[in-house]
Amino acid sequence: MTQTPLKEAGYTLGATLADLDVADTIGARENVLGRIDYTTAAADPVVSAGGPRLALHMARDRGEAFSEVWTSPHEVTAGEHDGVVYAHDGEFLFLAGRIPESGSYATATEKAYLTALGLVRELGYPRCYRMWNFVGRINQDNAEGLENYRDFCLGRADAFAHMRFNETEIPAATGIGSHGGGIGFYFLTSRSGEPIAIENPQQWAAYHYPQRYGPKAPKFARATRLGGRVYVSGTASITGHESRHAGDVVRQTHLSLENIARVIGAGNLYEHGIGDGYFLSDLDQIKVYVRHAEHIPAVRAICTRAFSPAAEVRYLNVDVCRSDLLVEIEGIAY
Ligand code: 3EB
Repeated sequence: MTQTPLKEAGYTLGATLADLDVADTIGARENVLGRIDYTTAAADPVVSAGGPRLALHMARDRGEAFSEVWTSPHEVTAGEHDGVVYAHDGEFLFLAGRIPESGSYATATEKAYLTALGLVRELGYPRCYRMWNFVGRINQDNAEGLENYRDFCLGRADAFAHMRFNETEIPAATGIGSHGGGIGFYFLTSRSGEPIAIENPQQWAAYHYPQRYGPKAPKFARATRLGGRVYVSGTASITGHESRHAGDVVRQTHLSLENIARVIGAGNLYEHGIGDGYFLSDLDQIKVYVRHAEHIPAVRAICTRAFSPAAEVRYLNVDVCRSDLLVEIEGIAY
């Protein structure tokens, strides 16, 4: 293995959203840390010649499908442990897993998260800065009458408690619906870079949400900053801890964007001890999750005006973690 200096200023992973066939050629040019197919069927994660790969059921047809590819300029090592696939490059670690469809998720989620978080520590990349979770039938109740999302949150919280995560170690995250296939997840973690967790002064920290949203609060920060980027969590129409503008997708989209703008803005980053602020036009690799397909044109019209014309933006028609939320938006500020 070549000993390349990994901590030179500005070194971060490449991230690309590409059409499925284009994604095949990205792996030929660079070292792939992980590939996630947002496609028409879920599949167990695999490690192949092209690196670790996870398929999520997030698209209704092939035209909607795309891949997200995380690449490194450095040599990568890939592997698999207890169903969790991974690859690392000396500074960054990608992991992905899937929890099979079930009438109860808490225990299986805790187990899968403990496998992944155990790898994170064993492989020596202990700082989790970004996690994604895709939950099938997210707003439906499980066999015990607990909503699947809340059931998932329970298992995740137990795993975090078991690993003794404190509030400064909480990653940015997305928790969103999928068209099926249980719960797919993937993480990005770092060896030496210290992610800074960022909150939104207009929102309660999600990990302090009151019990009415579920027995254990969701464990995520509104964003994390690492290596000159801000990774923005899935962001919805919530102020305080309450959903706003029930039934009004236009107002929900505006509030979601206002929440992101506030999180990444100079005033908020200054309060977190971070120098430069960002604007919505600095976001890239944006995903916009929309509950009702017929709302996508209205949401797109608002987002198009807010984001850079050069930004990669994908719209997905999936359920959102609270039944009164119609839209959720994530991205990376550069
Ligand atoms: C919210 O603000 C909206 O459970 O990991 C956004 C991002 C949401 C991540 C998660 C949930 C999650 O509460 C929902």
